[in-house]
Formats: sequence, structure tokens, C-alpha cells
Amino acid sequence: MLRCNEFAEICKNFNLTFFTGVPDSTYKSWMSFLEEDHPGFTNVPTVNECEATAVCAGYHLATGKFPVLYMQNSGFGKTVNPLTSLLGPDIYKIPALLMIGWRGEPGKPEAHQHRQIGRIMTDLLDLLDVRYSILSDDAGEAANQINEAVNYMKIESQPYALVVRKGVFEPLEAKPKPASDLMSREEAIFAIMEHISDEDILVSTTGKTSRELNEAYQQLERTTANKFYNPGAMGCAPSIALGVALQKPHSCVFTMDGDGALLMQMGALATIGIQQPSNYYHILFDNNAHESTGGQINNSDAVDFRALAKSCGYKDATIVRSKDALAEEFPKFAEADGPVMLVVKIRTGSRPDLSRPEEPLEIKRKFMEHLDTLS
Ligand SMILES: Cc1ncc(C[n+]2csc(CCOP(=O)(O)OP(=O)(O)O)c2C)c(N)n1
Repeated sequence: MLRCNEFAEICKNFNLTFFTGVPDSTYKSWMSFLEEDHPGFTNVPTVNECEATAVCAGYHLATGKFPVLYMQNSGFGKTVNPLTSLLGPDIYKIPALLMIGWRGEPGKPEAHQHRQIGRIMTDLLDLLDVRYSILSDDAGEAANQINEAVNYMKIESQPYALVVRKGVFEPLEAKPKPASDLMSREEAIFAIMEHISDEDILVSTTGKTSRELNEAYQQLERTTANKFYNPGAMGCAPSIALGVALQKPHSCVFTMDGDGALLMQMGALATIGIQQPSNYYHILFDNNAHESTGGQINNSDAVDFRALAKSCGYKDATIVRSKDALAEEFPKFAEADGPVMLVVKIRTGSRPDLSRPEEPLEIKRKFMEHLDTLS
């Protein structure tokens, strides 16, 4: 396996010291390494991969050097626009080293949301004329690959991709988490479920939120198909909920969102604000991190979500930091006229043994049947 300090040494030797992007658990240890203070390296976490591609363009324009853009392959789709219309061969020809986590690699067991992109990723790279190597876990070979990548970028002035399989990087020992008296996300979900009736509709976000919600449905023996899990399409849960809310105006539509996911598609707040669905209830779990991919920084520290929601036209927004406050505020939140937001401050951390929801097509079928019974 490739050690982080070996990879760092190789990158330094090739003057690859500027990193930007959105994390992936495939190279979780490299993310942890970058978050530590290593002289000579700069890390600029962005809210989405399209933004990171543009940051790379700016870095190259300002320095002539090659930036490194890290992303999970689910975010690769978000780079297609700037890759073709900003960095691409028919326009500015801007080089960048793409470091792409390969989820859904054919032949390996993987959750549904990763399967298609995992299957087509290398074809997509070919189609985009992006040359690539599959990063070796041997430091010597990895150095040769990076040498080839850098030469290619120098000659062709075009992006080059390093595809990163699971298990290439050696795990780093997890740092102990600072103690926190905030709720866990799972505790918050269980507490919220006490207030969600079978007549309400619920749309949940990517990562572990949907898995924990699924556990809550199972453990509480709630069998109503009033929920839709969005395990992929990061940042899209509030917009799915908006689409439903506008068509089912007599039902309360709740969405369970994460701070990283909301930042990724923050513009959706403006659409919700303009549409003013009075049956729209936005629950935001804010842990200041991308917990589902390993707890990396996600820029939410910079954002006052309550002020943000209000400035986008939400009628109200409230923050709760404890179970008691959640129990007190939730009924008021759920009875208010939407769109409204409840920001639930939570700590990071989740169980390692979370099950995955049932087959997506079953979830969709049951959810649609349920919605069909509502006016
Ligand atoms: C477009 C895209 N980029 C990256 C990912 C990888 N990813 C899955 S979950 C997640 C973190 C979500 O963070 P947040 O919304 O704050 O929820 P948390 O996991 O902290 O509960 C990331 C980065 C993805 N699924 N899709």
C-alpha cells in the first residue's frame, strides 16, 4: 500500500503542492494527511467539483503550475462542463492532475448509486480525451506514473487523471475526536421520527443520513412508504422534496439534509424561496463535516445557515443544539407555514454496522404508490 508520506514526497518532487476538491473515502487517509499541517502543501476544500475545477484553472493561470483536483467519481460528472468548456482542448487548454476515487469498480460489491458511474468512468475519461493511469500502490511505480502525467501536462497542456482504487493508500491512524455534548445524527433522527406522522412525506440526503433513517424505520417498525432515500445525487434531496411538495400541497414534506450536501447545491435555497411552498420543512443536520466520507472539513463553518435560509426567502429558520431544544422546537417548526428550516447541530460519528436500505426500485414503487393515495 502507498503511504501518505511517500505520496507526499512524490508530489513535492514534481511540484504538485496545490490540492483542491471534494473528499472521497477511497483516499480518506490522504485527505487526513492534507488536513494536517504539512509545510509546502496547500489544500482548498471546495463545496463541489465544478467549483474545484475552476479553482484549478485560476491556480494554473496565476502560477503556471499544475494543480491537483481530488474527487469521488460521483463528482466527476460535475466537472464535465468546466473540463470541456474551460480547460478543454478546444478552448483554454489548462492542465490539472485529476485524482478520481473509483467507486463502483466493476466486479466489486458496491451500493447502487455508485454502479453506473463506476462502470462508465474510464470510457467517460476516454470520451473527454483525458489520459489516465490507475494509481499503483507501489511508491516507485506511482512515481513513474506521476512523472508521465506531469510530462503529458507539460507537452499537451491538458488534464491527466490518476484513478484511485479502494485500498491503494495505507490507512492512517484515526485521530481521537474532541469530546462533544451535541447529539449524534442517529439520536436526532430517532427524536425527529417521534414527530413525523405516516401522513407526512420525508426525503433524505446522501451518505449515512439515509442509512440511519432506514434503521429508524426498521427499529421503530414504521412500515409506511412515506419516505424516499436519496443515497447518491449529493445535494439533490431538498430539490426532490420541492418537486414533491409542489405537487402534493396538502401534505407536509420534510427533507433531511446535510451541511456538506446543502453547500454543494446551495442555489436550491433560492428556488425554494421563490416557490414559497407552504408545506416545505427543511431539516439540516450540521456537523461541520463530510462525516460520511471520513469527517473532512466542508466549509460550513463559514456559513450562518439560519441567516442564509431567511435571506433566500424561507419564512423562518431556527437552530437547536440539544435533544431538549429539539423536542421543544420541532412541533413549532412542523406547525409553521413553510418554507422553514430547522438547523440541528450534531456531532460527527456514526455506527460502523449501518445496514443499507432495500432495492431502490422497491423504494420508488412503494413511495409512488403512497403519494398516489395523497391529494
Ligand atoms: C457529487 C458528489 N461528490 C462527492 C460525493 C461523496 N460524498 C458522499 S457523502 C459525502 C459527505 C456528505 O456530507 P454532509 O452532507 O455534510 O453529510 P454528513 O455525511 O456529514 O452527514 C460526500 C462528500 C458524492 N456522493 N457526490
